[in-house]
Amino acid sequence: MTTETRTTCPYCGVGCGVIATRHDDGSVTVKGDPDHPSNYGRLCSKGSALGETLDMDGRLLYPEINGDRASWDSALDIVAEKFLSSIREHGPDSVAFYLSGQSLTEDYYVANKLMKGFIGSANVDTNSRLCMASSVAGHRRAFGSDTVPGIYEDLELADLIVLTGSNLAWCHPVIYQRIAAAKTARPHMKIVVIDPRRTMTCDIADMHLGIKPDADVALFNGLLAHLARSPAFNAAYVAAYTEGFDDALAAAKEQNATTLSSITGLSWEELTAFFELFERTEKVVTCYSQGVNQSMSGTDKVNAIINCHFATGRIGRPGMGPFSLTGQPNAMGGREVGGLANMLAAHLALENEDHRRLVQDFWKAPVMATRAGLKAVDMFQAVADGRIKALWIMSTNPVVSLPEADNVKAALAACPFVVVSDIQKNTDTAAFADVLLPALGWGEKDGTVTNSERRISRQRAFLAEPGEAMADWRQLAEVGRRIGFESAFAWEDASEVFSEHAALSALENNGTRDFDIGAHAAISKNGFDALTPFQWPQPANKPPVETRFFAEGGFYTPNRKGRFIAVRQQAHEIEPAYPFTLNTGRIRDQWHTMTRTGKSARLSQHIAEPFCEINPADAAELGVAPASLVKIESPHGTNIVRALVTPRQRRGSIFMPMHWTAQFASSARADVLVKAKVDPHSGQPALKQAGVSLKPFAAGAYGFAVTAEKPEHLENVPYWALARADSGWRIELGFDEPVEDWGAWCRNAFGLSGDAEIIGYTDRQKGVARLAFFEGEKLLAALYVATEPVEVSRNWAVAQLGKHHGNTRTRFAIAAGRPGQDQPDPGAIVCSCFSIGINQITSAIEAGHATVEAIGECTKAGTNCGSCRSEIRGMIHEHRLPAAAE
Ligand SMILES: Nc1nc2c(c(=O)[nH]1)N[C@H]1C(S)=C(S)[C@@H](COP(=O)(O)OP(=O)(O)OC[C@H]3O[C@@H](n4cnc5c(=O)[nH]c(N)nc54)[C@H](O)[C@@H]3O)O[C@H]1N2
Ligand SMILES: Nc1nc2c(c(=O)[nH]1)N[C@H]1C(S)=C(S)[C@@H](COP(=O)(O)OP(=O)(O)OC[C@H]3O[C@@H](n4cnc5c(=O)[nH]c(N)nc54)[C@H](O)[C@@H]3O)O[C@H]1N2
Ligand code: SF4
Ligand SMILES: [Mo]
Repeated sequence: MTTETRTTCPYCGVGCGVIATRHDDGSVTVKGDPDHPSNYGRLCSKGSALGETLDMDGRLLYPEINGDRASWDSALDIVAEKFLSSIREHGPDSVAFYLSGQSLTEDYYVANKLMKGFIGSANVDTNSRLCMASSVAGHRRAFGSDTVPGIYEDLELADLIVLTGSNLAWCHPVIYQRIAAAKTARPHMKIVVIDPRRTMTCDIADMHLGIKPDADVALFNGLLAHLARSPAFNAAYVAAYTEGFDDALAAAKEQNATTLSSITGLSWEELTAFFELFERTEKVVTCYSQGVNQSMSGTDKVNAIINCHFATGRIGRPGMGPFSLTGQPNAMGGREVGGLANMLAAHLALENEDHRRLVQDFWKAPVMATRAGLKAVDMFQAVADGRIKALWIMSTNPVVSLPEADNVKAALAACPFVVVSDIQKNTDTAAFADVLLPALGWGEKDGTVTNSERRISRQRAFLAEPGEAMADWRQLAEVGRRIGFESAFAWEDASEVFSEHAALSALENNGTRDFDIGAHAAISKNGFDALTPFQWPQPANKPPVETRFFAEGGFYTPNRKGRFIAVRQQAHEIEPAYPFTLNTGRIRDQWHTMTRTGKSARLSQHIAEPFCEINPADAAELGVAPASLVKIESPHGTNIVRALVTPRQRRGSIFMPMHWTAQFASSARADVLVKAKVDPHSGQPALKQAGVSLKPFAAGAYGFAVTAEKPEHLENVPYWALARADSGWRIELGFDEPVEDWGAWCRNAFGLSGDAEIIGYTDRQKGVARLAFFEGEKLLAALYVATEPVEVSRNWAVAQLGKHHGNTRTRFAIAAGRPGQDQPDPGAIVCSCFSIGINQITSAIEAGHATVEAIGECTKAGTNCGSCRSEIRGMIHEHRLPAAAE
């Protein structure tokens, strides 16, 4: 019997509703929930592939102490005992929790209660510090609260959408699809993308401003000065509802036209075109994400944007407002329970004594943290220098995602006691755990998440609990009880945690705080099970209220006025030894440190290895050939990755994905390179602006391999990158010099037995080898080596792993690395859903199919989740250019 469960996608902050179907054979498929107001049935490639990430491969199923399986009792006892002894000997600030915007609200609530009210420290921070902290700080400066004023519908109602520091097409694909659909329906709608790179998002843009790194404050200050002297200036809104305008304008006017152009790298024509478009379009939404937040001036960027919306009064009305796009599925929920070290629960302020007393009484807590705890980067510094002696990491992988990641590694190695709760056993961080606790993953756990538009949705369990895995909140509650607080941590299930959280949000609120979900304070278990997505606020005993904020003031500052903030552009300093600005971010089909999306062959084929985008002129100057390997260095570490030479990247900057870990590549953890410098207001690290140097990595031999089993020994290979393939693995390789005996190398690296049959040849003179190993009709492994980046059809080679090779001719074809006439090479995969490659799409274009729809009809590409439609459109466009020039 198949069962269908309505739940929420565990990836990005769009918060799409999905319907998960469990089939008789245990497999799971997902489809978009047509009734969910975030996505109305749409999904992106990652959401569509969720079913492929739920296998038990590599799952952590039992608690471990020092690498040995242990019972839950002994594991939880030791956690409680080590935390208690550290608190007794060194005080409450000697312990810390490091959580995640992927934790459910209930997990967060329990961790926050335990640390702030019962341990008495505020050392509970989360990876949201790397993600949303500047938005939070900017909101609190301007609004007095961490409020996203608008809703998704505004993006469909707007006549102008400004996307700054957001690669929406890849990172919030369903919002992108909603905007693209709205633009098709209302073609006069305009889209401006502000990004130093020309990303896939530019595909629907009317204007791309290829701004210099980190020049956003200057740009929006320029806009503010322009708006102030234009008819768009809304003197009535500014006078009635805000304060600080004169100072903000004075600061904005410190830069003149020439400096503005040189700071931003944009011509005066580009600047005025943007300013005038903004000026004359009443319905404008400015969306921003990590190109804004992850900066030394992230908070100032947020306020520079909000200043422009205040000055025009374009906020909180349909189709208008600043819009912070949340990264993780529940960064917002974390903010609601006060999951950050400088916040209290329910949008109450840690620095406010009355608020602290309110929460302490509600929790019946013995103590209450009185001052902000350590923010993520400082927290790991405190671990490094021994101030923190017991640390619990939950649902995040800091050895990969924090800046100066090798220092993080050293800090964890030196820390007396590290607990890691994860769903996977082998992560770069789990390697440093004294106690490893198996968590329930998506589909196994129950709770709530809040998306970018303040909509709270249920994640529901529809799978059996594997092994002895336990929900994160329960692990925390168990420890709370063990350190002596039985009744405060006695919930039976997640619904009880949620109702306590809802009750706290309503406590003495009466409209004084934005976050109020008191309507759910008395929710029952059945009510929780049936809970449909809703937006906050939802106070008790009141009809559903307007869900936009601030159209008519009502800010949460003491005098209820919105605050303009005077902000000034900071200098972007470049050290001569590290002349390139390293920009880091995301790719379409991977999620963060790849512990889940890296399991899917389908998602791994879009981009199968770590890379660095570099402008052709820079590449030529440095002698970096397309598809060769490059070595990137900073004062903190070294990476080796593939060069992707492209004019989409501006000169002087390079871009690397943040996803690759030591599980998937030899040295491609981008954060090893990034300096741990932070925004002074938010503590968010500048993950998009690291100084690095770049040079070719002179590989003596390049290789590509496919193998049925995961390779065992790649430790002496300077460059390797592994990716999941159907029926096995694919591997890119770079060697200092050719290996003496490639056959022996394969047997060792791929763990092949001596009996495996070998076909192929080695030409030492030419530096070439092509070898395939068989066991009967089964291909075990194939290796292709050359002195240049290897030219072999990757997807064709990968496809051979699952086939039977009874015929000698096909076996030789595999060794030769050449598909036969009857097996055309699809090329690099563009459409993950149907595995349609670049060659197939190009043929369709060449056959005269000139629209994305026509290509879809002919090849199926782009007809399911739609995530690849912008790439297809780009290919059509690129094809048209040379044709037009002919
Ligand atoms: N596929 C995928 N989607 C995801 C995620 C994922 O891992 N994979 N993660 C989710 C999470 S947690 C997050 S936080 C979001 C992030 O979503 P985004 O912020 O959209 O993604 P990023 O790629 O980190 O960065 C966005 C863009 O900022 C640009 N940028 C860099 N520096 C500057 C600058 O100085 N000014 C401006 N204006 N732009 C700049 C970069 O070139 C990049 O294109 O994505 C979410 N969605
Ligand atoms: N250079 C650079 N660095 C960055 C960024 C960047 O743009 N550039 N972006 C930053 C941002 S915005 C973010 S959000 C972070 C993300 O970085 P991380 O949070 O470190 O990345 P994830 O891979 O999402 O880590 C989640 C971990 O939790 C595990 N997990 C999954 N489900 C569960 C569960 O239910 N319970 C438990 N206990 N564990 C679970 C996963 O297996 C994985 O190990 O990276 C930040 N770092
Ligand atoms: S856009 Fe994609 S990743 Fe984000 S919530 Fe929707 S389906 Fe999940
Ligand atoms: Mo994020």
